[in-house]
Amino acid sequence: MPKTIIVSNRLPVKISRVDDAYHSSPSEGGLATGLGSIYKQGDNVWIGWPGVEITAQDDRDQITAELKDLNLIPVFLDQEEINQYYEGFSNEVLWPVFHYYASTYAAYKQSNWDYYQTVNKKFRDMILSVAEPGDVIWIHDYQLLLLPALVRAQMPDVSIGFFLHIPFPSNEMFRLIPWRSELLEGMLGADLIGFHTFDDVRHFLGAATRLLPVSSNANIISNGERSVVIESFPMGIDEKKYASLPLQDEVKEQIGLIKENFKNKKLILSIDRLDYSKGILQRLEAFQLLLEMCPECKENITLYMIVVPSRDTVPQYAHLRDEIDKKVGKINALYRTMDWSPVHYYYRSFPIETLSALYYSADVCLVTPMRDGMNLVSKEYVASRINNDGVLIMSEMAGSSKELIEAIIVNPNNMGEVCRAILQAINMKPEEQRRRMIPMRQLVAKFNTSHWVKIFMDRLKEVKLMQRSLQARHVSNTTEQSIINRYIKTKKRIIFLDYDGTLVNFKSNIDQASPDKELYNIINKLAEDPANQLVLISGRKHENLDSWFKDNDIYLIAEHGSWFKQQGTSWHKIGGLSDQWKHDIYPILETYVDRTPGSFIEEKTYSLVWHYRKAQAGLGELRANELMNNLKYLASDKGLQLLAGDKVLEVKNMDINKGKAALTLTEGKDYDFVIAFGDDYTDEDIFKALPESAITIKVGSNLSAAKFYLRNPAEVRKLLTSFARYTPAEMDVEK
Ligand code: GDG
Repeated sequence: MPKTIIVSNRLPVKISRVDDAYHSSPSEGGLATGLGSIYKQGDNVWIGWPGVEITAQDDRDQITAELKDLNLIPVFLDQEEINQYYEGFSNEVLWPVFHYYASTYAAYKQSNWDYYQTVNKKFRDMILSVAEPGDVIWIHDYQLLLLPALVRAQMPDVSIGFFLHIPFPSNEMFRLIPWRSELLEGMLGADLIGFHTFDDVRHFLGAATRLLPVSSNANIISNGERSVVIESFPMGIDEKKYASLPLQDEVKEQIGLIKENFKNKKLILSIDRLDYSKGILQRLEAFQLLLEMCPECKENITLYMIVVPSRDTVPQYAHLRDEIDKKVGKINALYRTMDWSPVHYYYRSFPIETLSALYYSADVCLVTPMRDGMNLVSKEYVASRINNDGVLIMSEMAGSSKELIEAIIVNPNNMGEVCRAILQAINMKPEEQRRRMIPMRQLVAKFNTSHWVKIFMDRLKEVKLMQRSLQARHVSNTTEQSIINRYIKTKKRIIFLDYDGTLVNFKSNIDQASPDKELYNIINKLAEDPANQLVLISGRKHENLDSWFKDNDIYLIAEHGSWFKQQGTSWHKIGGLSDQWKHDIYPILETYVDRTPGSFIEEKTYSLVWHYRKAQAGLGELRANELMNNLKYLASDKGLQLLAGDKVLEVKNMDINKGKAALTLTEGKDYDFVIAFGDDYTDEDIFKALPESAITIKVGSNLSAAKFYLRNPAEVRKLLTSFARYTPAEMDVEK
């Protein structure tokens, strides 16, 4: 029975040492609750670091045995590994860069990187010791970016999902990291990569396609053999738990106390882990500004601020903690009165019952991080508002602001805006609070943590099925043999060959892709067999094909079927077509050439092509979209078709396509072997037009109407070479 293996840096446990022995107790954070439905079942397991350094082998054995009953498997780390892999690389490179703090906090140390690799390998070894073929592995977060590819190298077929809990930054930030390519390659070992928001998805696609030699089609990256799907899966919370907590007696009691203590005051709540990304100092700054600007706020509003200690042995964090202490002290010193303190500050964590009472009681929840992957506090506040009241102020830099759109959304750097938002919140009428809170509660209820787990796991299954169906269509050894057997048995064959991307790899300069000696040899060998009709069917200009193949015994079709040349005859152009439309379209294309360095126009008899292969990455695609929109109506008026190809946009007469051209050669002929090879959108017309008995082969692993696929021109050449072995002359030699 296949199992699911969850992997994260930390196990969902707390380990404590009592009377010289270690004890473990489950720690139910958001992730642990969400994944509880998985790792607690059957043979499923969760692999991770137990969170403390345990050195003695006896202690390790004892903890391992104890955790086994909870379906948890520990990866033990020594102090140096914790320092360098966790504190060093994860928290001093990845955390600051991914939260856009590269220049202030990132330190790129080679030894930290070395440890990061070593510890990722340690996790890999633990996975390999339990994983079996068919298992599903779900890896979490920034500490384990290399792990997907490390596991993939050992288990090529296993299902691997990866989820990043923090933001994925723009490529302009990400590319600062010296080991950026290795990190991306590590992540691309997964089959499905999940982020909290669509922006993270865009950033990842941008970074991967700019920094690695991979291509992407919408949200799918072709990584050699495998297609990797990149998608957003906004994480939810255990909404039912937060909605039911305020009904518990213990929580009710605390709610009573809070109400009593803050009678006639508007209570503004803020809860964060100590971190510079959470914008705690800036929030205090805005609060102070509000007290300065708004005399009537004094004695009427209270900021209840919880900061949960985190990493404060690291100097930067200790410094931040000290700055917060100072700032709170200053505000209170300036504004406190006999019976009012503007800021109630707690630097510690509280039991969930206290959090619930605060969520339930606070008039406003102020969530203003500078950057946050998601931010669960905002969702917990919403889920706790069972009377549909209360106001959420939300930073637009947090992932959850993309979902909780009825919140008051602010830019946390804009002090004035934050002040105005607080004023708006404390003065908001109950009807408006309700109008905003109801849809947010519905959203948090539906997109809860089990929903998040389910849609991620379902999608991972789908991705694996998609990959398998693509793999099944790859021309394997057995399919190849059966195609060759058919080839040998047949007497009248037609072989359609596209050129660029099919017989030769793409070159950035279109004139550099000229045929090489090997290709001429293959074509000549195949042409020697009188049973073969070879057809080169390309979008290139006829002059171009002529210069390369005029001496070869091959039927040439140029410009997608505008020009034909049978062996031993001269070129003729398809009749009855107009090219007058070019006068209108050409000047439009020229404006795009003027605005897009590196792009150029290619003119063919019945088409115009705008090439942008050499334009700045991303800009070409943007302009191509713009051009598409620009030409849409004009094209349909004039009977033209717009074709978006590989770094090209082609405008051509609608009546011409490779499918029609291929049919003029096959219709009414009794070919007993029809085969077509092609790699792009224009070849799809051939695949669709040819009869069912034809063998159609797409080059590249994208979805296609073709029956089979080959990976690259080298594989096409290999198959054609196998055919060539059976030309009569060749067989005589072999005998
Ligand atoms: C990372 C990403 C992303 C806080 N104080 C106490 C307490 N908490 C709990 C909250 C909440 C959690 O801690 C904090 O979650 P966040 O999402 O706000 O932030 P990070 O810890 O930075 O988490 C973040 C998250 O991963 C999930 O993917 O949303 O963007 O940075 O659940 O309730 N819990 C208790 N006492 C406290 O005093 N018991």
